[in-house]
Amino acid sequence: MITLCGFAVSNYFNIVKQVLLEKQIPFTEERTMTRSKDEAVLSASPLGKVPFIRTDAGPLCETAVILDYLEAQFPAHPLVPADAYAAAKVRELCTYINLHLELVARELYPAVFFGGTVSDEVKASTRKLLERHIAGFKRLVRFGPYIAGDRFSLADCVAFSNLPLIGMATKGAYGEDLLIAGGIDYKPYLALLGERASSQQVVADRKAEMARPKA
Ligand SMILES: N[C@@H](CCC(=O)N[C@@H](CS)C(=O)NCC(=O)O)C(=O)O
Repeated sequence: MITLCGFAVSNYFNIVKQVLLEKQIPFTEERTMTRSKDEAVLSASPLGKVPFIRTDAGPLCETAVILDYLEAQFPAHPLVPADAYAAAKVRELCTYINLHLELVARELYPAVFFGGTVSDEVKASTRKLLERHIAGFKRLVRFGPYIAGDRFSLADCVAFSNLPLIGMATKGAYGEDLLIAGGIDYKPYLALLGERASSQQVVADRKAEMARPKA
């Protein structure tokens, strides 16, 4: 049995959760916040980051690694094509979104989502990077209708949790959604993904977590 640890506002937690739901893998959730000093958490996720999972074989952290493990260990309901090149193209999109879009936009989160500040210098350098990376992203996305082509894949789970966040962060920081400004018409695509039961559960659980009284 898989135990998914983290909390339902975390975009990376939600990516893993959507994959578990799509692949119909039985799992339980263990609500775990970031930066824990608890040895039980650090022995599974040394930096205290979420998500991590517990498996019968032991713990695993890092979203991309967890996704690869799930695909290998639970081949039913595949989210990666059997063809090696097509599989690599799906993973290329996952890596691109996480590394070149989400991780860059993350610089803006303290100011946009957490009531903190980000210097004008960081805002400007982040914008420059994002504009370049979004132009690159435009060359990779397919929306055919799914992000990697005609089949729902791992890359759609990554996109579903990350693209709205990038859109909101850039709108909050710059007054415009840089994805849309860069010609990525992703809203109809998100609406399509939003019809899936897995998406609806992820969104409902995120809303419930956000409504929880602060400890
Ligand atoms: N590279 C990690 C990133 C996960 C991550 O950054 N998670 C956030 C929550 S969305 C976190 O744990 N932040 C706390 C921290 O960075 O200390 C992964 O892919 O799983």
